[in-house]
Amino acid sequence: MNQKRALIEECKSKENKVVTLKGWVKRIRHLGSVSFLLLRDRTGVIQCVLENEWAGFKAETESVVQITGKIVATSKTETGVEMIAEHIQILNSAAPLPFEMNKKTLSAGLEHILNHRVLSLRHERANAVFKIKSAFAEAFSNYLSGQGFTRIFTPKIVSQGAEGGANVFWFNYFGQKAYLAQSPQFYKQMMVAAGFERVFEVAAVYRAEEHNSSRHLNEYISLDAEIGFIENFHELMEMETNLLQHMFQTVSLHFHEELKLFNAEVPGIKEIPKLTLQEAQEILQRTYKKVSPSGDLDTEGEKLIGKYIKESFGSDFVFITHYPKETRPMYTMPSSHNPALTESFDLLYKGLEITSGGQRIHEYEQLLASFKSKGLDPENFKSYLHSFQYGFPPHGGFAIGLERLVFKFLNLMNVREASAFPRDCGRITP
Ligand code: AMO
Repeated sequence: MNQKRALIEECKSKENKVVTLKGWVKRIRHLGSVSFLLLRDRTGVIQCVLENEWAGFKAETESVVQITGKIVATSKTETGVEMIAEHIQILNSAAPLPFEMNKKTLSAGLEHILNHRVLSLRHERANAVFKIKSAFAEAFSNYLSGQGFTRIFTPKIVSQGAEGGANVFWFNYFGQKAYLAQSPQFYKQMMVAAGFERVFEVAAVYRAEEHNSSRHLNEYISLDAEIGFIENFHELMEMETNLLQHMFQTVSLHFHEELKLFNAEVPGIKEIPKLTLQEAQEILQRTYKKVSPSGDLDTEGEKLIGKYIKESFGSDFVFITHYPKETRPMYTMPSSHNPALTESFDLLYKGLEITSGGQRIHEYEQLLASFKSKGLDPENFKSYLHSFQYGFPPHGGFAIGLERLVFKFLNLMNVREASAFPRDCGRITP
């Protein structure tokens, strides 16, 4: 039987028509002379009633099947329709499952779930995570495209780490030492100077994080933006605020039902409160007797500031600004009123950093001096530095860690749940 495939969501408008559906067996129940098979495809689930010669039909849960039958109205299902099956064929049978798929949440350990990822991704909740992640990336791209940005594709095989620090993977590139890009930082800046002015990228970046934590991945998707001809770094925070507003609005519009699975609250973003790092550290000291590391907030500090901002301003977000030079990368613009500080910011969401950004140095000599002051040999960054000799506009940008955004928004337990195939210290498969 070779009939054109219909999708489950289309069945609502196909009453009394005979259609062929293809999908996975979600569940099959046998009740005497009748069996009920729940069939799932990418658009939903439908109940198929198996009577007469089809009653008692044997199919392993999660097998792939093709079912032809008549769509009829019923008051017994949520969608108001069901199928009376006329013919069923198993296209590919599933082996016995490593965990129960038909619970509200998968009740297996994260490692077990990740080991059987193709299967666990079929679960309604896991599936929703990645539809929402996809929608965030789309909304990020669409919003910026609408603001005159060009999408760029920068190399992930690079000759130097762009962020300083030791968390960079290296490998042998035809006899030369090469690295996996920690960030498109240098290249997004260079594309601004290449005349595009406003650029964005959605791509994987690599961090050689040596310890497993619930918020670190060794490969993650960085949502990067870089903007030329800015007046100051406040413009960047304003741009990110509007961008996030759009991203959350888009997701809430299209994923109303899915968001209920996570008790996810769509944040009403208007103006995001700002604190300087110094103010944040003082609040931590005063309110929670919490001492912060020099020039930064630690994990506990971020959490407590998140709590403080929620209680004081009702906001899930807070910008922390003006980090000192020592704790920001070499390309960061020093503040004009206090050169020990920088025109930089982090954005915390529910007490976790999801963004870093700031204005960049655009004068060649100043940049050279900044590299040297960090103990970096300018010779190793020649091609990047070179581009600053041919008219580089004042500019800045930011990067959002996509998995961290999804992790916090959906109240997940671990950032790995927001990666279909996460890479961590102990995992490079599946
Ligand atoms: P930064 O290094 O702070 O800045 O990274 C930006 C954002 O990326 C996310 N992130 C991570 N997510 C998961 N696992 C990790 N190991 C990890 N490390 C970072 C965080 C973080 O806020 N070039 C600058 C950005 C810029 O200034 O434009 C940069 O990469 O959400």
